[in-house]
Amino acid sequence: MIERAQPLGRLTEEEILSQPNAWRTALRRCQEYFPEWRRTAAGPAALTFFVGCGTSYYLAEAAAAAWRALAGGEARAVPASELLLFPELYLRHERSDRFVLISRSGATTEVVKAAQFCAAEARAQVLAFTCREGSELAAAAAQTFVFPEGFDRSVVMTRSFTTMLAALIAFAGAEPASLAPLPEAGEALLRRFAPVAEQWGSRDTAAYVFLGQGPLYGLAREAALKMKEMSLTASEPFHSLEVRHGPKSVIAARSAVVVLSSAASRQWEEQLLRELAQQGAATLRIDEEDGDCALASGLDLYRRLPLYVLPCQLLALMRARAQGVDSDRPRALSAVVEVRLA
Ligand code: F1P
Repeated sequence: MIERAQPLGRLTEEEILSQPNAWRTALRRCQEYFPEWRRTAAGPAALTFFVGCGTSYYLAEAAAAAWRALAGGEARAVPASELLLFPELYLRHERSDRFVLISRSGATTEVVKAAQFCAAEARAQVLAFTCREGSELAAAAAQTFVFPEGFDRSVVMTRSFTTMLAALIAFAGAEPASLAPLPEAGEALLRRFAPVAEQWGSRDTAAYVFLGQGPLYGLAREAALKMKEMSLTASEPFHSLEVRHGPKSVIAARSAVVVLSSAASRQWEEQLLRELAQQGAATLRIDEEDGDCALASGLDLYRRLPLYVLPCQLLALMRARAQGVDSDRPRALSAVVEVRLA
């Protein structure tokens, strides 16, 4: 029998390609959950904190931006560890804050402890978004919204990130049906960009830089983390226009610069990419209409945010394969980070 070796990172690839279907299920679920969300979370809160760790923290950043833009509420993202270790920098007893804790597993030590801590603050409302039923996080939250279709069996988070992001955007915009075009746009984008990612993966690249402004900065941070976790490649995120204020000095011939762009920053970023290309860098612009990777969603910036992540995940996967790195077995990482203090 001829046994064909499975390509490296096969499980992670399957989960990357499964995202549009996961979004279809999640958006249907959002319709079911929405009355409960509106009942528990639409009330006035002085400030809504979106909280997570690692990938889930960057999800919190994108969700906070969507909440400010679409729900018009005051919101910010914070790593769970900050709430635990420096609560005085964030909590105000005279304010009635809302905490939305985000965790694929619902078991990450910092997130569970942060939920328990905030719940103990009498005036705080604690909600949770997760991909696993019956988690410790759910036990600490007043209300938990579970999206099992987003759960990743792989260590690195891919579909859990975009599925929970789509749900949080749907809730922030108060109309889940407005994201209906997302899955089909995602399927077309994955098909269109796969050969580009393969070509980029085999380039001689020393380091990646991911850029974004506004709600895209949190996604640039997630893209840089994916490139690290999946391919062991040095990668850094910046606000796009921050690059001239120092980081530009290390961008050279073996640099790859990827910008997540949109109308508000497009002209500025096109000029910046021209300058970085003159320094020898390979550049790629992900945008709605034109550029090297067109999302072609027909959606507004906030409702198409999950789409920006797909090409970045494919870039990391193909880079890993080209380097002989197995994204399914990331170095020194575990699917759930549990800390037992001595
Ligand atoms: C999040 C996390 C990720 C990390 C890796 C393992 O866990 O720690 O931040 O990048 O994928 O999982 P969770 O709290 O979302 O379960």
